[in-house]
Amino acid sequence: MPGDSQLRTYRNERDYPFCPGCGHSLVLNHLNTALVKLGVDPHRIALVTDIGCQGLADQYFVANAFHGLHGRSLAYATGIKLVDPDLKVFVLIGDGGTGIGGAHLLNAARRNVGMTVLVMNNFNFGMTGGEHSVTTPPGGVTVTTRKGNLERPLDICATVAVNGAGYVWRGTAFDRELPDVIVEASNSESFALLDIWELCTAYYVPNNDFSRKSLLEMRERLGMPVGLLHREDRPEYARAVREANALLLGKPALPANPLPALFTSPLKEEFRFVVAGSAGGKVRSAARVLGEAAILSGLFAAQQDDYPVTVQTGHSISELIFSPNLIHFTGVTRPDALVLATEEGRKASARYLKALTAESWLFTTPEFANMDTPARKVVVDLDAMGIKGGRKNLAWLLSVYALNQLGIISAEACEEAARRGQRAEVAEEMIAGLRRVVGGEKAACA
Ligand SMILES: Cc1ncc(C[n+]2csc(CCOP(=O)(O)OP(=O)(O)O)c2C)c(N)n1
Ligand code: SF4
Ligand SMILES: [Mg+2]
Repeated sequence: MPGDSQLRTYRNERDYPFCPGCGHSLVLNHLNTALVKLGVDPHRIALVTDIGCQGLADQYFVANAFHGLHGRSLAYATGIKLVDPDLKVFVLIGDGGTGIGGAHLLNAARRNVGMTVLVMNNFNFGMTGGEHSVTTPPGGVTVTTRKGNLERPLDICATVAVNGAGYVWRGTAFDRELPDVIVEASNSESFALLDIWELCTAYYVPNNDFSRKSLLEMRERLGMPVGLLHREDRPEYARAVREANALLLGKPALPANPLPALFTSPLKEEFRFVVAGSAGGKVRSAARVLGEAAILSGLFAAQQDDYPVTVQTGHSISELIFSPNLIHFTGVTRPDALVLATEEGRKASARYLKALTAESWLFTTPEFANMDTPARKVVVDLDAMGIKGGRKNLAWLLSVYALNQLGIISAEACEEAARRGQRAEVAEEMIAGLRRVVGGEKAACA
């Protein structure tokens, strides 16, 4: 409805609440003029405001508005733009919010998210009483820099320009061309940022004997250039994401590959099975095959792994739950059976070992034959079974032995799961080992 959207003003009847002479009023008037020039349907505008005096602005406009946490307006605006790339998104943010949300600034520029950011830069935190911000100039007096600011002010424009912003401009709230700049910036359909220097008449002005004249002088002193500083044509992110994902629309994120129930299991209730070994000992891949074997047997299965951040050293533990019913909680505190393959696994298994009862099972190697436990202990001696090189696949061999002995999941289901889920040569090795342990002599039961 373009006719209806040609409003003569996008302001409502409410008066601004700002202190007399505050630069925010000027910027908002310029924004209103720009919106009139753009003539956009107010329903297609999103004003995202940050926290601070400038953040009060959205109440005075006829447009959609979003007001959130300090420094996060650019993140909200990114989300809004991603949901509806055709919206005209404007961000009103202070110098305080720009510093607090610095990482959002970099990422929005880097991605070239289509939004027009008005940094209402008055060199201090106005709303909270005039503390210094990332743009307070050297020597600037604020309540937190009483002897003069020692920090170098952030060059917001240079920062976003070097990080890929499409349109970058610097000027002041007094610049008459500001409405046209806002229009041009918004029409650039890119990440556009205007660093608008202005006066905080309540704090920065009295603390520094500051004025419109000193604002212009300061610009010279800092050597920060003004006007249109950077233009760059890059794909706008929200649209680029849509285009890249268009082919995937309506398709599942992962290929649907359900495992059919080809086998059966006598299991009537949940069984918690923990495999504890060493990093590099194929504990997790063995557990995955066992979980898939359970699903192939018509059960539900859940797997939760634990290993140190240093992936190739230390322990590797997999908690498995097999159940004929839906599994609502995936953690294991008390295993029904614990497979203890190595010393590293034992060291990290104190809580499982402590939780074992006379009803539990412990499947382990001759190394731990003398371990004191109330559980029913089964020592599996691969050497005695004539299985050479068993240590490489220890977690797998002990686990399939255990499940076979317990009669929960058949060897056939384990073979089928290995065949389906592993590379051919790996599956072959796993199946060969499985046949040896399942067909081998019974292990010693303690
Ligand atoms: C995460 C967080 N930190 C601090 C504050 C407190 N706070 C509210 S307004 C404000 C200063 C705002 O300064 P600026 O962004 O420059 O806006 P101005 O008031 O100058 O327009 C601060 C620090 C807050 N609301 N949230
Ligand atoms: S405190 Fe400063 S920024 Fe806030 S309204 Fe007053 S003059 Fe404006
Ligand atoms: Mg400020």
